[in-house]
Amino acid sequence: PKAKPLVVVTRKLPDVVETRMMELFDVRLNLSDEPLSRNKILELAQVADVLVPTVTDRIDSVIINTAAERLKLIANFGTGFDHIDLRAARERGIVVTNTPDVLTEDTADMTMALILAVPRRLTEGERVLREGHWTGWAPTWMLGQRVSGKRLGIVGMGRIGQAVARRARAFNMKIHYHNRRRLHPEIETELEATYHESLDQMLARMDIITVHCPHTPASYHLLSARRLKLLPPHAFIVNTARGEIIDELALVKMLRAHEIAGAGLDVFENEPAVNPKLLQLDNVVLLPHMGSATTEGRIGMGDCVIINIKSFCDGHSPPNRVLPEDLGF
Ligand code: 8YV
Repeated sequence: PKAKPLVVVTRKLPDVVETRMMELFDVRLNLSDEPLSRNKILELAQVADVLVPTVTDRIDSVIINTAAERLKLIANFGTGFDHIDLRAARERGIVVTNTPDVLTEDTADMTMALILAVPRRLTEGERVLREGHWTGWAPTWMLGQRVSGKRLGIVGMGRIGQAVARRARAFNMKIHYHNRRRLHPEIETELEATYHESLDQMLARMDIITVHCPHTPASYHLLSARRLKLLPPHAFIVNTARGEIIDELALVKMLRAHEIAGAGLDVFENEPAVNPKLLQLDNVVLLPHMGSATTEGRIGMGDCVIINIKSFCDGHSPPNRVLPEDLGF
């Protein structure tokens, strides 16, 4: 029988995922809760047939170009692939895969939680109560903004953007979107979504903006200082995609100056560092990159990684292959 591929996994994964992997492959697991150091990844890339990194590992051209010939597959545990140099991988003939679909619903749920939490001042109210400052109900106290009936501008209308649109329709929001490609008319009708070819024009008319495009060179600071200024001052912004898509310093400045009403952020430009000025603001809800963090989601991601590895090792094109062509926005 063919030798099992040697699979190097950089982070601790759920037990069931590790057990399934061990049944199928020759696996080098990371048993600690800490990420592997860059040197350790460089070292293991000398013996691996398959590398399974996560969002916290930078798999750049140095790692790819110094890896041994036998490294043929980078099977990412995660959907975003901005930490992997896809071009260097292609040049070396290394296939890259990701884990879409399995975390779509969880990320859309978390986005919806933020879309509701920020205008309704959810965490601010809870802080007041926990700190013992709640002296009683009052008719004009802790008033937020109504979400129902408001215009939601979705930047990036892929799987997650569409899942957010479905939820937001049920909350009676008006759906607008900007995307590289316009949706098929049937899907547009089903979502009751209005397409905006111009991101600038959409931003100027929205009540809430939510970001769902991948982070690529084309989408870095897509929401630049100039574009953020197009938002009306009553607008809220939600980001469960990648911090780099928004110019975070410009956003912080505008939040402090009340040039924008609030923000719900699950991702940041320099994770895990968070701009201390954000922590001082009441009109933000901040989460530590929890968008896809459900037990079911993580197991689904693990299964997806396994399917990609198996299919590749059986000589097929793996189902979730990522190509350098996917780098646009
Ligand atoms: C994960 C994510 O936490 O999949 C992504 O792109 O950002 C998150 O769902 C992460 O990728 C795990 O590697």
